[in-house]
Amino acid sequence: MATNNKISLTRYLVEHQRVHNLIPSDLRLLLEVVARACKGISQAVNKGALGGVLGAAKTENVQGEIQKQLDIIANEVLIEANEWGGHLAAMASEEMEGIYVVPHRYPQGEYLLLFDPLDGSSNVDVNVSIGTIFSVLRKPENNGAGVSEADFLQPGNKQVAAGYCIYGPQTTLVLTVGDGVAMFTLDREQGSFVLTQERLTVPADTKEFAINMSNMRHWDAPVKRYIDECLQGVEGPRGKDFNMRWIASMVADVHRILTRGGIFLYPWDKREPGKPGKLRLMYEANPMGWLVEQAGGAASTGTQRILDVLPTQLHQRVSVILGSRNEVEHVVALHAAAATTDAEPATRAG
Ligand code: AHM
Ligand code: MG
Repeated sequence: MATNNKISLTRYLVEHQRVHNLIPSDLRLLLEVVARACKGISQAVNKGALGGVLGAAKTENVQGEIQKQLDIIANEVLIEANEWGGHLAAMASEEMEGIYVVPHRYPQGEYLLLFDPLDGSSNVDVNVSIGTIFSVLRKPENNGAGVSEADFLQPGNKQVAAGYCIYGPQTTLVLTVGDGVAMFTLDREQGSFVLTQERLTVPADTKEFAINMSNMRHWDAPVKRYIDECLQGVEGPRGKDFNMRWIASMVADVHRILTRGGIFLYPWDKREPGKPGKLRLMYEANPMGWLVEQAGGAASTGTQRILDVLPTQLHQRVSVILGSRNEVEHVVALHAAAATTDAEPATRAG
C-alpha cells in the first residue's frame, strides 16, 4: 500500500461502513475515539521524563501489581475519551477492579470496550516499546436492563473489533473488524493515523520463538519438549535452527509476529498452579488472538482455541500460544500427545 495515497484511519473506517457495509456508524465512531485516545497516550509516553510521567505510582492494581504512573494516565485518557460519545454502555480495564459504567449524564450505547491501557509497562522506564490493547464487544440484549459485569463475559469469538497501538520507534495502530488486519502509522505532522499496510499475513512457518526462558523449570512437559526441540536446531527433530526473541512487552512481540512471523508463548506454569496463566484473557489474549487469526495465524491455550474460551471472570488469566499457524499447531499436537501418553495425573488448572 503506497503511503502517498494517504488513506487515513477515518477514511478506511468510513469506507468499511459505507462501501463494504461492514461496520455500523457507532462502531466507527468508537474506533476513532479509541485511536484519538491512543494519540494522547502516545504523547504522554513520548515525553517520558520531560513530562514527569516515568516511575511507579504508589498504587497496586486489582492483580496486586505495582502500577506505573503511565498505567494510570493511560487508563484515564481512555475513560475520559470514551465515556461521553454515546457509543458505549461500559468499559473494563486491566487496571480497574470492576466495570466502568458510562455515567447517566451521557447517552448509553450498544458497545462494551475492554482494554489493557499500557501493556508491557515494566518497560516504560527503560524506553522499550509498549502499547495499548483493546477489544470491543456488543452489549447483550436485555430489554433495557442496565449493564453488568456478566455482559462482558463473552468469548473472544464474539468480538466485533480488536486492536492495539504500539508506542515504539513509530506509533502504529493495528486493527481488525473481522475483515483482515490493517496497520496505520501515526503521522505526527498531520496528527492522523495513515494506512500503511493492509491484509497483514503471518507466514505459516517460522524459525523464531518468543518465550521467557527463565521460567523453563516451571513449564509443563509439552512446552519443555517444544522448546527443547527448537534448541536442538538442525541436529534435532525440527531440522532447522531457531532464533529467540523476548521483549517482555506482548504488543511488541505480537507486532513482530504480525510483521515477519514467529510464535509467542506465555504458557501455564507451575509457579502458581492454581492460576491458568499470566496473561489476561479479556484484555490481552482475546484481542491479540483474533488479530493473529485474522492474519492467518493461530491462537491456542495448548488445548483449546483461545477465542472459544468461555470467560467466568473479568480478570481471568489464560495460557497463550499464538503466531505462525503450523508452529502453533505443532505445539497443540505436543499437548495432545502428552495428554494421551502422560502417566502423571493432570495438575494444570484452567
Ligand atoms: P502487563 O500487562 O502488566 O504489562 O503484563 C503483561 C506483560 C506482557 O506484555 C508480556 O508478554 C509479559 O507481561 C512479560 O512477562 P514476564 O516479565 O514474566 O516475562
Ligand atoms: Mg498487559
